[in-house]
Amino acid sequence: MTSLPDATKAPELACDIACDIFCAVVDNFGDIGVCWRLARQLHIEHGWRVRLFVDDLTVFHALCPEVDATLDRQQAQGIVIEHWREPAHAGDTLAIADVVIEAFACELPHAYIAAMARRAPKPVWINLEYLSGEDWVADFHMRPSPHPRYPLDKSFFFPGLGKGTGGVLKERDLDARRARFDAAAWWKERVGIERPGAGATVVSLFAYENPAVDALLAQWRDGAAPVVLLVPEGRISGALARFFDVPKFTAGVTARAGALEAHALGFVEQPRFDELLWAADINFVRGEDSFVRAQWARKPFIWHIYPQADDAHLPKLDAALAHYTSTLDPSARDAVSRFWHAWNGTGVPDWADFWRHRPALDARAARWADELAGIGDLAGNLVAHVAARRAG
Ligand code: TRH
Repeated sequence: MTSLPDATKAPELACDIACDIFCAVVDNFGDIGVCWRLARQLHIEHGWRVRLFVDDLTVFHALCPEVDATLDRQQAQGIVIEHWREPAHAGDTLAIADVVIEAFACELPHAYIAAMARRAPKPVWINLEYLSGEDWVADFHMRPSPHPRYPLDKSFFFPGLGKGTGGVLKERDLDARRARFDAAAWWKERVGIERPGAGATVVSLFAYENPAVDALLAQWRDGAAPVVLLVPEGRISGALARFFDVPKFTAGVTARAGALEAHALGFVEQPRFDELLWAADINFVRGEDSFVRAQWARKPFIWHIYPQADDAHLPKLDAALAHYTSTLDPSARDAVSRFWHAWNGTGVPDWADFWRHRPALDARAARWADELAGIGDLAGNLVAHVAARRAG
């Protein structure tokens, strides 16, 4: 097992920037997942004093068990956490920070905006957008937008997968933690079995409900090679229970059928989620944050994108595919594209067609992680943007 980052350690760079991050939890774990990761990074790596306003502490508690969902104000891992009671409460508006980040266009309370406008100097106001690999993102990244009523500019900070974007979050110690990962110990502790031999393919499955899962489970069951499936409890668990004909597929349950052996795992605190990705040969991930973590894991992955109205997510899926598969040969690229589309509602997944490209996919996953790292880490890019705004 790897050690977790030590959040109690004094920040390596002490500078006196206060930052408020506002996070409204729309659903699932991604909104607070991204904000919590960003908050910790700004504090641990850049020495910022961070206050995080979150409207749903119960979801937060799942990612960080030390968060007490009953408290209005608390501190965890060096971050001040405020239970943001919609719509007006914002720490009762008091001390406006040097940097204000509204995540994913959640609306700041009017009283807070008015206080921002009265503050001298004005805070740097950033709207942190959702991640997209689409080309237009670079054109809009960091564009300022004047407030219609107050003398305030808000800039739009776009995470992305290509040059000229804000990049994605990557902690400085992530690669070192991955290198130290003790897979044998992890398997015993988390799954309760020895690490499977090289002949088995280990698959992690973190996904929304998905009609394609039955076909895939059947292919793994009927395949010639053993598949060991690791499934964190969640929205896909019901489908696993039905497939294996067990009452529920919750933490601790193991089921077998043909060549397939599946283990349900409990939900773990956020820093430990990476270990699951490192333990597997291929990762099924979803939403935004786990999608990013799978890329840093340097393993092949399949993305279940967060579905949006009018299929607005499909261009994002194709844009991510274009980045991730850019140097693959055409037949491997087509196989990845077919499989990702099938997993996202178009067609039936064909595991054998996809996994025969494993050597190329393994190599590409490592190379893609290096390419992505070239864009810089989002927290570092954001800090540089703030420094430039404050200097200008
Ligand atoms: O949970 P997600 O589907 O989140 C989101 C939200 O739906 C959001 O509204 C939407 O806008 C966004 O997707 C695109 O998937 P995501 O983003 O991967 O977040 C999951 C988080 O849960 C991630 O930070 C990893 C974490 N996690 C743990 O901490 N422990 C676990 O055991 C597991 C399985 C996940």
